[in-house]
Amino acid sequence: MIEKTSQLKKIFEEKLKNIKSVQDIEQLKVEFLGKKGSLQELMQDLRAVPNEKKKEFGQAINNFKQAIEKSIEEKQKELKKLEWKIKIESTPSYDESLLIQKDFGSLHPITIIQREVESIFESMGFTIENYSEIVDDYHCFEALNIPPYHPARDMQDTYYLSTGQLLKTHTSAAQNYIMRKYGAPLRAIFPGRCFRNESIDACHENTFFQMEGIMIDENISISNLIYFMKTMLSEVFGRPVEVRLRPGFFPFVEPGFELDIKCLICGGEGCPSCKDSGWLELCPCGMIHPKVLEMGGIDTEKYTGFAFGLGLTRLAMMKYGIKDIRTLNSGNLKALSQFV
Ligand code: FA5
Repeated sequence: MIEKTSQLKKIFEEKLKNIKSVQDIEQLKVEFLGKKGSLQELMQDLRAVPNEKKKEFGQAINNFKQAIEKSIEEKQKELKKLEWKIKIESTPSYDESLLIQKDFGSLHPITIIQREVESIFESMGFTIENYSEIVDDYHCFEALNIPPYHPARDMQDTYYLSTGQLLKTHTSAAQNYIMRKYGAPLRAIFPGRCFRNESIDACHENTFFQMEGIMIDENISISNLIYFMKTMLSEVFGRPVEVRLRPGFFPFVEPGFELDIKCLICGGEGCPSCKDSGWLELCPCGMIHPKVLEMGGIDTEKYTGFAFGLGLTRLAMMKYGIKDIRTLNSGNLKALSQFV
């Protein structure tokens, strides 16, 4: 009987080693201490033991019982501690019940398209930069070769603040800052919200998004510019889209171009979304003017570069077939949540 007790002890210890959860330990407890457990079995055996041996065997069984109870209690405490630790570590610190409502939110179509374009340019080695929405006259105009009283300022009706600062009218406002920050060679894109005091219609908003891109290196030419524009558009649309390049005037590029996309709402026939022209101005671009490079601290003997100013809001219109740009700023969740 002593031998059976020590055998059971060994089995118990072996099983205890493999215990992984509170449930496992409960099972082990039943197996050894339960009504039909091993200990009860030993008690039955004790009945058949001669009286003179009963005390010795009874003591052995009792010791075994106490040892099991102690080990089980210790293991239970250890496992409970561990379970709490896991629970606490895996519980988010926000109220999950707030997210229960189905269809609670979705990304804004402009965010979706912005992220898409960002990852396209990132894969081509461009870094992504953020820049303030409140800027100064120097960065928005002067550093872009647009001195005070230059007629080009009229192209962008500006919102001025009482501090003398202004709301960024175009993402080009970050060009000088980024050139100074990184120097050459340089590949960067910088998306941002722009503000212009203009009358709104189906393809013009007073608050809209652009994504600027610049690439500066040795021997950069117009063919590099065209390559990057074509790659970006074919990746965004996943199919060939018709574009046209025509001369465009911007004081900060020379030569400058207007890149238009054939209106995907009307297929080029003319509609309010493209102001009946069949084409939509999407991404003006050009070779960065040497004066702008100089103001950015770039060595113009060695480096040239291109820049573009992609109309992200218009790109979202074309990609998602949104007929009126105002839908995008409308806050109409029914409409906006459809674009995924
Ligand atoms: C500019 O803003 C230049 N900074 C772009 C540039 C960058 C040229 C680098 C050369 C080199 P523009 O004013 O044309 O250019 O605007 C660029 C694009 O932003 C337009 O083609 C259009 O897609 C979009 N955009 C301009 N105004 C609005 C508006 N009111 N609503 C919606 N999108 C607009």
